[in-house]
Amino acid sequence: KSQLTYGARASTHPNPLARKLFQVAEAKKSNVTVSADVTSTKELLDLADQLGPYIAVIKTHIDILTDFGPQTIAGLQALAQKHNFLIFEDRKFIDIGNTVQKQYHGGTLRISEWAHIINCSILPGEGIVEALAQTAQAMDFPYGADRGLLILAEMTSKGSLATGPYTAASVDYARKYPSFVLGFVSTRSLGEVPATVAASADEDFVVFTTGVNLSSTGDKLGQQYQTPQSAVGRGADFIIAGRGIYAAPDPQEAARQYQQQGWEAYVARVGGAQ
Ligand code: UP6
Repeated sequence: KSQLTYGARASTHPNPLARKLFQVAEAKKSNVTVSADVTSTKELLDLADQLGPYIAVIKTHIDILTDFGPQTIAGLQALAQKHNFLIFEDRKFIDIGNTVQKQYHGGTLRISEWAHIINCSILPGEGIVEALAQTAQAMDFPYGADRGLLILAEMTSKGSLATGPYTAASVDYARKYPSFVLGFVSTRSLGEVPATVAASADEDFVVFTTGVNLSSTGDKLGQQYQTPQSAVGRGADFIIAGRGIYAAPDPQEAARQYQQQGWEAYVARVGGAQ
């Protein structure tokens, strides 16, 4: 479905949160997710407010904040309302079902109460997807329609082992839990991966691609980058940039630049129909 416009995908997608995601992208003409990997609440909220107009999603690593508290979440939620963006907590759950349910719902971070989108590795097997879906779709959980999961199907770090059968199983599990799985974090569209479970006719998984940077090809710890054009060309629906934006001399200007390039690449992909 990556040849279709976000607007078209928003109108037909079976998943309410995916619809919202595409609506936000269309309304703001942005497919940028900023990875706000800063370590204080003030920096996070300042960044969210400054960059809010240019992004569709903010991605957090909430556990790297030194001063996390209720004010962090209240602030983030107010800015998400103000600027019309969604919140993605990049927690990368990876444990047995019983444990991830407790990490997702409750605990210190109360992720289920504020993160529209979460992600997990499927290294533990299918049960991790089932467990997270069960929590988000429980009868007494009030945010069900507004919660979704991305499966971490590939990684951008050098020598990543998230390849081959692991990536194929990621597609299988997404197909088994389509009411909760929005799509993937991957470096490309996974439609051609040799999965076991067949695709449904209305399948439209959303692809988020990390490791996007305009001015660097990698870092000293094995991160590997591609450009917005390359990512969107390979099937990314949302490009995720961290240091390329927040560590730029002028983060707002950088966000504008990623927004423009990401959007141009998307318009080219859908045949210039915008
Ligand atoms: N991330 C990756 N690669 C993956 C998965 N996740 O880089 O395969 C996350 C990192 C970081 C962000 O945890 O938050 O995306 C990338 O940041 P950067 O743009 O500053 O490199």
